[in-house]
Amino acid sequence: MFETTIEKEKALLVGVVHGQQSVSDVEENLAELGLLAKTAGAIVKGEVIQKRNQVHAALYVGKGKVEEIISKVEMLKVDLVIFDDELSPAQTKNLQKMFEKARVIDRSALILDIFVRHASSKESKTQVELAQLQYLLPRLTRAWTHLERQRGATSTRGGMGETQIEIDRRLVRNRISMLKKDLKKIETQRDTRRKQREDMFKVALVGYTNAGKSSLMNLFSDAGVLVEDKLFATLDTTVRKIDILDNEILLSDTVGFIHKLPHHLVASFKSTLQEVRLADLILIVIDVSDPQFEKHLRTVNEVLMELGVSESQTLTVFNKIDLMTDQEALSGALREYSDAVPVSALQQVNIQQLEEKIIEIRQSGYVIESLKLEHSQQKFLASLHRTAEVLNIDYEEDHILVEVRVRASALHQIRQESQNRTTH
Ligand SMILES: Nc1nc2c(ncn2[C@@H]2O[C@H](COP(=O)(O)OP(=O)(O)OP(=O)(O)O)[C@@H](O)[C@H]2O)c(=O)[nH]1
Ligand SMILES: [Mg+2]
Repeated sequence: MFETTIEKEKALLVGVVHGQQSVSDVEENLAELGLLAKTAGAIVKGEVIQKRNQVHAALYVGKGKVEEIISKVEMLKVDLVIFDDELSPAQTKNLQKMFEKARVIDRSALILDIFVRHASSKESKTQVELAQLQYLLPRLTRAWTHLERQRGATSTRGGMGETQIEIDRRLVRNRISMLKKDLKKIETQRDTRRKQREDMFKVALVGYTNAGKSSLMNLFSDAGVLVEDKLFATLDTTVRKIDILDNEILLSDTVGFIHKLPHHLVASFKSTLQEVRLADLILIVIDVSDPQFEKHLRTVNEVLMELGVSESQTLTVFNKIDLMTDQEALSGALREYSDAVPVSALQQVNIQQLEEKIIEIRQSGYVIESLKLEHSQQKFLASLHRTAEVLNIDYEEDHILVEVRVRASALHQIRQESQNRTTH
């Protein structure tokens, strides 16, 4: 993974107000961009906003604005100019020429930088490197020629006439396919683990970054996931078997989402997010004390759509209600989103209501079934304890009557297996 150098750099933020947007929209985006910069270790020195109906093809902002940025860069001794939208490779190149010493990056590069810092497992490191290289590939310039040395690939020089940039591109492509292969292997291991708990009711904590997903995970389990007041504290998925009101449930906590999350990241985190795709119930955790909570909710739903999980059942959890001094704001939010459950993970407020709601949803997807088994079907009876909730067993003279609660989707298979007298 290549070096990142944002730490303690002085940053200037740049945002553009496009067609339908309002200035305050962009100001909010820049406030979030500032938080991202802070998380990456930079110090925000100022911001520049431009209203433009159309993005300048070569420079993203207008020429005059570039001059203004250059003078701010000099005045504030800025090392880093961060654009809130993704810049095209050509725009980055052109701007970089004009800003000379100050480095030009965009929101995607900044988010990738934070992911690099926070990745700790082999899986997340691989995923982040893959996303970063995919982002980098079209942006390779001669400045990246040190790649070769960094990767220690000394014997990879190409055939005649291959320029340095072509060599770099080839190296990056090779590395990308290697990382993809590594991820495939990790995915297979995950699949095996997942198969062992196929029949359990799966709940996934999903939400905007810093909303309190890991705090809820820790509250329900002994997972001890890192909880921090910073963006993207969690990058890996943690799955735990938990007990809610005497019901066994699989709960997973995973990476958070953010506005304009780079597509490469969503794509390479697909295997981590697989738990979300396969969940029976998705808890969308939202920090309702944030004035931007509705925008956060929209972003989460967009990423869920991108992941193709729109069909799973969702339940919105409004977290951090302890921070809401304005009670009217909370009741307003609850009027608007009447299904949402208000909680505080930190102060442990209303957790029981959340638990009851989860169980209610779990049971609504279940049916109670009576099975008539032969005494010779002991093996199948034992397996039922794993695949269903056994409510009652009556050993009668000729047969065994078993009452089970099963997921509606698993009913057909259980009926078939119960009638299969030869293999049990
Ligand atoms: N006041 C208050 N703070 C909370 C509450 N829940 C979580 N926090 C704080 O919010 C911050 C983020 O919490 P996490 O649980 O790490 O959030 P997360 O959603 O897992 O965040 P990422 O993993 O970074 O995406 C931490 O400082 C928590 O202590 C709450 O109910 N009230
Ligand atoms: Mg977390």
